[in-house]
Parts: sequence; C-alpha cells; structure tokens
Amino acid sequence: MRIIDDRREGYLEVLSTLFPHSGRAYVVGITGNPGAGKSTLVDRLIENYRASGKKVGVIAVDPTSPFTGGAILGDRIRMQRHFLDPNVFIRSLATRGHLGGLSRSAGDVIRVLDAFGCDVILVETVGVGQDELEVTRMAHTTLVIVPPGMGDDIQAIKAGILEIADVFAVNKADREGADSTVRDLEQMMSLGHEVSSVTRGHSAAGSHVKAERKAGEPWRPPVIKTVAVKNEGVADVIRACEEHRKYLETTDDGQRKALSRATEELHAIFRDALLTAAESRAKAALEDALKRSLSRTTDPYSSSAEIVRGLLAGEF
Ligand SMILES: Nc1nc2c(ncn2[C@@H]2O[C@H](COP(=O)(O)OP(=O)(O)OP(=O)(O)O)[C@@H](O)[C@H]2O)c(=O)[nH]1
Ligand SMILES: [Mg+2]
Repeated sequence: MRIIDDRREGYLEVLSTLFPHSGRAYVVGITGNPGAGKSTLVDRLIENYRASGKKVGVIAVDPTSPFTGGAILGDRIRMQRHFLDPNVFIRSLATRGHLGGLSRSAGDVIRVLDAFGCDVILVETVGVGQDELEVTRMAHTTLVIVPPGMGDDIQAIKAGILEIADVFAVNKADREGADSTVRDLEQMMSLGHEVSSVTRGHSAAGSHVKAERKAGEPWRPPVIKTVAVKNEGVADVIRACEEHRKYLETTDDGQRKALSRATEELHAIFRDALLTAAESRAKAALEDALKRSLSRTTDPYSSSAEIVRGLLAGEF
C-alpha cells in the first residue's frame, strides 16, 4: 500500500498486476460541506455493511484545506472502532500534492482496495474544491450530505453539488428544519423532473418512500433523512444506493457513465505516463529552453511546441 501511496518505483507494475483482480467493488462517494456529518455517516455505513458480511474499504480524503484543517484526526477517532476489523480497510489521502492528482491517487487506491476484495468502497471527500468533486466522478454512486436549515444556502450548494448527487441524505434530522430542507431539495429536483410525493407526509428519520421509477425514466435522486449519530435512516441510505447501483447496471444511462468513467481513467493514466516519459526524454531540450526563456531569446510557447514536435518525430 505504501508503494502506491508514495508512488514508489514499481507502483505502476503493481497496479497493472492488480487490474485483473479489480472491477468488482461498488464505489460510493460521500460528499458535503464541512461538518455535515460525513464521517459519522461513513462510520455507520461501515457498521451496516459489516453487519451484512460485506468487506469494506474507506478512503478519507485528508482535508488539508484551510476550511477543515486537521479534521482527519476527528475522522480517525470517529471510525476508530473499525480499525481492528480485518474486513475494514481505511486509508487517507492528502488533498495537496501533485497537480490535479487527487482523483488519480484516489483511483489507484480504489483499484487496490477493489483487488483486495472489498465489496464496497466508501470515499469521503469535503465538497468544497473542484479537486474534491472530481473524486466523486470515480464513484458509481455519489451520496451528498446536507445538514438541515441551509435555507437560502441550498441555492449556494446547488451549482456544484446538486448535479453530482445520486442520493441525498439530510443528516442531523434530529435538528430543526430537516423537513423543510427535504422539501427544498425535492422541489429543486422537481424543476427538472416530474413532481413526486417521496417523503411527503413522513417525518420520522429514514421514512423514505420509494418513488416508483418507470422503465426508461432517468434516475431521480431520493432524499433521505438520517440521524447518523443514532444510526437512523442509514439502512434506507444503503437501500437507495443499492437501487442506484441496479439502475446503473440495467440502463443505458449506467452504460454511458461506465464508459465515461473508463475514458477519464484511461486518459488520466495516459497523461501521467506521457508526461513522465516526455519530461525525461526532453530533459536536455527543456533545460535549453529554460535558458532561452530566461535570456528571452525564445518564448516558452514556441520552445514547448518545438520540443513536442521533436518528441513526436522521435528526435530525442
Ligand atoms: N445532532 C446531530 N449531530 C450529528 C449527526 N451526525 C453527525 N453529527 C455531529 O456533527 C459533527 C460533525 O460530524 P462529522 O461526521 O465529523 O462531519 P464531517 O462532514 O465528516 O466533517 P468534516 O470531515 O470536517 O468535513 C460531529 O460533532 C458529529 O457528532 C446527527 O445526525 N445529529
Ligand atoms: Mg469528516
């Protein structure tokens, strides 16, 4: 695992060897504002999945952003009770490091956990940065956690987060305002879909009523109330995720998403491989270009284009 985390010599060979053993795990991305209760819910999800005998992988994207500095310690404590369970694998990932590499690193770790035989892999990421949101694109299902009483702020999260949600959990439903948050979310979603009566008239946590989706209809993200600290509504979240998984497995929409996931993954790996190879091949030419840049004899745009032409023509 260290080899992968630190990208030590040979890590690509390891991943390549693992590839045939991967592809079976179901990946759930869990995102939402800082403090929404992601880790608490993840802890409960682990508990529920373990109770049904599933092997669980967890990737906590280490929030080193100024918003949430040091929160990973809290995450560790929250999930601590699962650390000794040999069927739970918990890894954390730093958000800062190589450029745009977070999703790539997460992808690598997902591959490893998948090959280890994890049935479910939960990826917790704070839904604040683009980089973090990218990670959820690797998940089959994205669970967005919203605390109650967001009021107008729901409009604020709308832009980035609403589009990526496959399932909503209105967590901390023991607090005031959960019902209106559920209503707001549903209303927002019904702008693009037919209005349904999901959860209307039900106030207890987890009392989500399955919306009957007819064949051919697009997926409509269910909104589920949870009280993660009391394990309420968590089984409903799992049920909703399973439904979404089935939806993906049986629809054209699911096929399209699988294709786009595979495309993105291949391209990310290709870009990395290309860059590594090209930078080492063009080392001398790059040094020369740098000198010319500094002396302002050749601009970096022209030098770069020149180097790429040289590389493609096999001149280096
Ligand atoms: N009342 C109430 N509190 C909750 C619930 N779920 C979580 N909390 C509390 O909310 C706080 C934040 O929970 P976390 O699970 O750490 O939230 P998080 O989204 O992982 O936070 P970051 O990782 O820092 O973004 C903790 O004090 C939890 O105990 C809930 O259902 N009800
Ligand atoms: Mg957390």
